[in-house]
Amino acid sequence: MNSDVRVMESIREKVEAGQRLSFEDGLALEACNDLFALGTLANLIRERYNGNFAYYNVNTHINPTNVCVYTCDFCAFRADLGDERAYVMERDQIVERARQASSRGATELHIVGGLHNKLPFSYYVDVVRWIKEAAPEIHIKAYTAVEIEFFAKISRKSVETILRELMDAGLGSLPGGGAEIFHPEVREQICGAKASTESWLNVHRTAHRLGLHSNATMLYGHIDGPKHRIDHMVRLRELQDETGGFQTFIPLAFHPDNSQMAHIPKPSGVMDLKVMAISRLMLDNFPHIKAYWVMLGLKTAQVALAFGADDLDGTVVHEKIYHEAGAETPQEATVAEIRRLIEEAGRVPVERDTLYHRIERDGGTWSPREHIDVPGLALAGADSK
Ligand code: V47
Repeated sequence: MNSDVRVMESIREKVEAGQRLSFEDGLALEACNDLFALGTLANLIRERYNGNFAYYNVNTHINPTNVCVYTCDFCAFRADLGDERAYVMERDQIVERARQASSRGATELHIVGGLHNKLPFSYYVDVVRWIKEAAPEIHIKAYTAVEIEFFAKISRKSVETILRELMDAGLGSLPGGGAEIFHPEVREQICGAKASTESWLNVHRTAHRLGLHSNATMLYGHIDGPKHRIDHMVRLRELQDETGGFQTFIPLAFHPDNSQMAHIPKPSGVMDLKVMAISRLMLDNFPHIKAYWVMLGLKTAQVALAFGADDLDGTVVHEKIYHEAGAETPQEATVAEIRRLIEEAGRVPVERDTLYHRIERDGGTWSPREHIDVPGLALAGADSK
């Protein structure tokens, strides 16, 4: 047996025994070119958490503004104040979007945007309040840790106060964006000016303490290497050990078009599946791994269900961030399409809400049912709804 085979053998034994993989194990997984072996191992953990279920939700995105003080190299969405492309959504547009979402039966509004040079924190609170007033039944998953940190800076309030004010307005959870790559060798190069790794983690730590659940992402396939990706996952795993507040990890495949890194090729299909499988294996305390079809394409996202992923995200209408960066996926997938992809992959489709309650639909109305309990989601003091 050569040494590579021996290492993979020992990793397989650990996964089967439910033992944690080390940083070095992660590097060994990165060095492994046996895609099927990685998929098979990742599948063991996926199945342990989620049986044969694969989840999706009905959601819509709102990007309230594209004006951003930061100039992250990977971003094709941002605009300078005064650019032709620059916009800020007004109350009527936000309310209209919320009403449209409500009439389509959406259970979630996902809000993420630029960090505007001039808008006060009160605008971002108002966005949440306007939506809550227009569509009280919809869960608002809003503002990345980078945005929360920025709001704290411009308003000279603490992260905790910012989160509390947003929660009072109707915030339901935090999305996982802004994490990019935590390792300083990469972070300083691609987005050095924005929230540091420590700040990002601290916003999520604070959110979890206040009873909010959140997600985490990793932007891969640009100047990152194996050690940066494994380091990223280990840092998230450590915070999850501490708080239990993360629900889902979403590896985000880099889209280069129209960004300052347009010369870098897109990650390959093999890389997409490898990163998915390794995420499932390393993040042993995350209940869910999402194959975000908008980034991966519907076909790769479907295949990812055999490489550790158990969630396809949502129907997603009005997505701008990746479409500006060259995503060729449609703006919307229908429920029938998502369910068909899941069934064809041999899994049972389950509609969920943002906090992983099963959704039951009766004609035009929907109601949240029981929480989809998977081991590992134990947020101290949190309301499970
Ligand atoms: O932080 C920006 C990424 C993120 C590009 O929590 C890009 O359920 C690829 O976090 N190519 C924001 N990625 C979106 C996000 C997200 C998406 C889906 C689900 C959830 C969730 C969260 O988008 C940013 C950044 O990492 N991004 N530009 C690009 N050119």
